[in-house]
Amino acid sequence: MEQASTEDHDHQPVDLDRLRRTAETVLRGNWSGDHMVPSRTLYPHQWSWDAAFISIGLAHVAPDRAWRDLRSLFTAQWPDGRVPHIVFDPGVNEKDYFPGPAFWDVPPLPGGPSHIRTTGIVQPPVHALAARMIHRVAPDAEELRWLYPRLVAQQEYLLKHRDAGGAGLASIVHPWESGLDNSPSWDDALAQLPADVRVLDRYQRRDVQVSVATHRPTNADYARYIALAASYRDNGYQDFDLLERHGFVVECPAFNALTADAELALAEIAAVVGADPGPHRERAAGITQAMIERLYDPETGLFHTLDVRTGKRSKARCVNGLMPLILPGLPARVAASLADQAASARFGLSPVPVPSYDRTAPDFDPLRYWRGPVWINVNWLLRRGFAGHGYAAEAEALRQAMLSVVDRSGCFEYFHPTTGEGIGTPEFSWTAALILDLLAIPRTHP
Ligand code: 2M8
Repeated sequence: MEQASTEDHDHQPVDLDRLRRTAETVLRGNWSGDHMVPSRTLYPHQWSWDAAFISIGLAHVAPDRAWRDLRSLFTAQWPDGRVPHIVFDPGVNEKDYFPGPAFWDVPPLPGGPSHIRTTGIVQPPVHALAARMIHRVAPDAEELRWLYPRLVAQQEYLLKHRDAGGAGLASIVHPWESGLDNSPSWDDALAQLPADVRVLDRYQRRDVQVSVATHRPTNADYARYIALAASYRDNGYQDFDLLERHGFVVECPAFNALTADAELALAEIAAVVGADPGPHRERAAGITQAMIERLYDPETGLFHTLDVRTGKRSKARCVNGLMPLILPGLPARVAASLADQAASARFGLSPVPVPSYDRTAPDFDPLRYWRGPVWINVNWLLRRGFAGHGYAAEAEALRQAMLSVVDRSGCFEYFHPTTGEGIGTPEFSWTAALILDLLAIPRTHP
């Protein structure tokens, strides 16, 4: 077991028991009967990649809820395999989240319960990893057998329907699909689209009513998000001829690293459920190779987003460019360059964890959402990457920095990259859940 306290960056001891209790309280408060909400105020429905991160932490304290959270998400999977980025809670009023079910206008699933309403876009596929990790803590072969074909269908959707670039990588069609909503990674691609803020006369932003506007995406970005979502919706959420029919088609390094990582998790799950792990390993290797060829820049030592419509790679140095470190199949020289960049003045592992954007960039913004602040989920992934490539000291430095910032500031949605002050919504579920996992690391991660 871990010692009862550790030192934070001001050399204040981190009270691990208190931290654990705080995190557990957040998760108890955000449970909604059959799923977890990311936040009671800002995000009152179920989000896809949130459910994956949350269930990883929940497994340590309430494994039944961890399995249930994943099961309720996959109950809303579309027949084509896509796992929607939000599953709407029918008990929540339309005005309490925008854009809600009326905007997305997705008909009930064929043959499914009529109360299930969803969006039509996706988020990164972290769920196979979650299932594998929950099973390690709270083995349940029955749940794995139920999930396995669904997780496979999720991958097939991404790798077949979304391979707009034809190189074996998944494209995203909306910044929300990345989970890193207003990252500078998308600025070049978005700049080609008009920002008609008049669309916001018709729709009311809910986020800026419940959160500070300067911490959230600008109206110009939001107008583009709404226009893109409406365009995909009006094309029937179809993925054929994306390059001709849709204004935003990009290959994100984090999304694809997580897709490859999901194949590796599926290989392990396949071994438990009696399926063949081989094809999963092959797919992971293929995605890793394609990412190196298309998204890696040896000059910056980072991966960058590719705009498939223009063939141009974004120059922005964002946290998604570090994320391929999670892949064990990365050549050592590429892993070393990512490790160097993560520890450099551009990012930095401690005393505050890695920010979402290059600290030295002129437009680095310490407060605005994914354009500077620190997020726990990506740091939790990076820590795994460091550990997997044998960078034990860096992995531990990052773990300590995460425990410290959350101990000092609480389970916030994101954190100021210099002061560590909590920003966004408080009592945010994935922060709480991943802290529980970090506290359990000596037990669950060799
Ligand atoms: C944020 O995204 C939603 C849209 O999906 C929003 O801003 O309303 C992102 O941080 C995303 O990664 C996250 O899944 C979601 C819920 O926590 O919030």
